[in-house]
Amino acid sequence: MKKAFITGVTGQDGSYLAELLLSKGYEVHSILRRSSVFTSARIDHLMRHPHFFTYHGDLTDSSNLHTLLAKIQPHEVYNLGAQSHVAVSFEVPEYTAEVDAVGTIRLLNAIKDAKIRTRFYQASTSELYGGIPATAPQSEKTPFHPKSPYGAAKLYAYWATVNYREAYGLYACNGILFNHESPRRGETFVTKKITKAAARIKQGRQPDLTLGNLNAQRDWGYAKEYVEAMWLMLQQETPTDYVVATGKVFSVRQFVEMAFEEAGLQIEWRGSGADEIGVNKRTGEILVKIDPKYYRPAEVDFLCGDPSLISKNLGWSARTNLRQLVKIMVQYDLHHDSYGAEG
Ligand code: NAP
Ligand code: F7E
Repeated sequence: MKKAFITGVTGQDGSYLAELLLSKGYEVHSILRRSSVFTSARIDHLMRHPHFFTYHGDLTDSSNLHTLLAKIQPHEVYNLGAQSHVAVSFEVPEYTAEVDAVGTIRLLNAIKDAKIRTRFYQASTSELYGGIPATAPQSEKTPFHPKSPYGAAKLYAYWATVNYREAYGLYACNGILFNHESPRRGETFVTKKITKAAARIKQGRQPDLTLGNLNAQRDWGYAKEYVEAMWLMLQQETPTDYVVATGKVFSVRQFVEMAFEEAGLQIEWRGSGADEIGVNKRTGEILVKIDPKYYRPAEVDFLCGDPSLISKNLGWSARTNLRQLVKIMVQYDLHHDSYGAEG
């Protein structure tokens, strides 16, 4: 039986990846951070699975990582743990670097020191590019220019992964994943914030929604499909870094329109800049407002991935388009209040 070790298992991607690996017959080992509240809502349905194991652990603790890896001897390691919020990284830049950058090298070094023969997946990100439209669509060959402490920390982790591959012959690869969403997406990321608000406004449980930059454009895919790409990347003869994306771009404004439409509400935009509002076309009621507190010190305006390499080499491509994804998320939020196995 193959054994996998996952960091970040309580997150959106970690929970889908654990489900995928269990369905493929893996034994899945994972770390949970100690917290004063329960953080396992996305994986509670896996807790009784006979092949699913959790341990207390943290990417800021080398000895913990070393001990666990030496004991488990996994065949595959997926490093998904991170302070993953771009806006928050401007407020906690040092901590973000500690977990996302140094945490990755701690894990790589624990593999090396414990002399484990394993394959390593690093959760790299389109934030490495910084979204310069002139360089879009962004491929494995596009130069990096991160625009946040999060992006800068992930840049270090990207190169640490390449370096351990080149220096020590480790089977290690970077998945450069563009934004991917699902009903399990964290509630402070823009898509889930919008779909949850659209559902609650429709149900009369929330008056309106306040957002930041409506003009940012993203390449949004479905997280459940993106974890399949992670697994595929570790099943090849040669470790290779891949862009994982849909190749299609939409703005936050378009996402709002689609989500409210799915909830049965039509948005009409009025005004501009921080004074722009989205009103209910039928009643004139204000449903969407702007608050500049959600603007970032530096914005990534435009991200569009070129997934041709992974499509050609691994046969992976996105199957769910944005309208279908919005439907999945809004319908989930209309019928559920929290994360769960159904999402
Ligand atoms: P997420 O939902 O925010 O999950 C992050 C996970 O990391 C959680 O399990 C969290 O644990 C864990 N974590 C945070 N700090 C940690 C620490 N010090 N030690 C160990 N674990 C820690 O993120 P996601 O959307 O699933 O993304 C997974 C990975 O892919 C992240 O590395 C992210 O940066 C990267 N990524 C995401 C996207 C995307 O669009 N989703 C795109 C590209 C790359 P708690 O539950 O205890 O907080
Ligand atoms: O923002 C704009 C915001 O926080 C998307 C992470 O998973 O993907 C994610 O990072 C856009 C930005 O995701 C609000 O300014 C407007 O332009 O959902 P987000 P992100 O920053 O793209 C990458 C690939 C990762 O690797 C990260 O880990 O939406 N926006 N109004 C807003 N964003 C938020 N969060 N909240 C708003 O109210």
